[in-house]
Amino acid sequence: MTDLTLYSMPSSGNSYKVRLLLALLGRRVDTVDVEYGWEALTRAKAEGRLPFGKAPVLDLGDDTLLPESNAILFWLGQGTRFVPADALDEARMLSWMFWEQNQHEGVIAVRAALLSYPHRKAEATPERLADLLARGHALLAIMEDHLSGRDWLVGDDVSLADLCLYAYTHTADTRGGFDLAPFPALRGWLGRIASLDGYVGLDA
Ligand SMILES: N[C@@H](CCC(=O)N[C@@H](CS)C(=O)NCC(=O)O)C(=O)O
Repeated sequence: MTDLTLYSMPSSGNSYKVRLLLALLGRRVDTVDVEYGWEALTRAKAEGRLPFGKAPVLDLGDDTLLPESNAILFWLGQGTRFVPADALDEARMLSWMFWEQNQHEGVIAVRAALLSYPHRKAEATPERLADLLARGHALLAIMEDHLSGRDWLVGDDVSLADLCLYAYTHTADTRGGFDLAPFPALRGWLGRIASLDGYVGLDA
């Protein structure tokens, strides 16, 4: 047993970003896998383990439940290399993390979900998929512009901004059907994250 327990959805980028940070930090965690269609997800909800009804949730060890992937990243990242010491850079990191949740995730992750989860299939109309494709490429272009000539989203080191945006971007092509060929700076950035010591993949 460890002090931390993560309620984690194996297929989900939001859960993966927390698993990735924990691995990079070398922190041990007990994991409760709660996948769509699994009894474990129904039970976790029924037992009040998912305060907002969604994974991931981190149990801090004293029954304190922390929901929302980026809040969990922020809590775990305090005092580590993944949160910039400079206050403005920290705020810039948060800008990207809010952007990830209010723009990127709702397009890049949603298109992948419509294509991969059977329970979302009815929503996957050609019009919706085409709209998400165009909007997703525009979002990826924002990242490409920003990453051109720089290694990381904020400052000169990896931060939570990179980890949180990596989660759904690195499968944007394989799961979401987005074309990453026009985005060389973004592809280089994906490779830098995958080379970090302690890196684990989505399926690890
Ligand atoms: N904003 C939340 C989103 C969490 C979320 O949507 N989780 C989904 C999987 S990606 C979930 O747990 N769905 C379970 C359900 O809706 O029953 C976060 O970043 O943690």
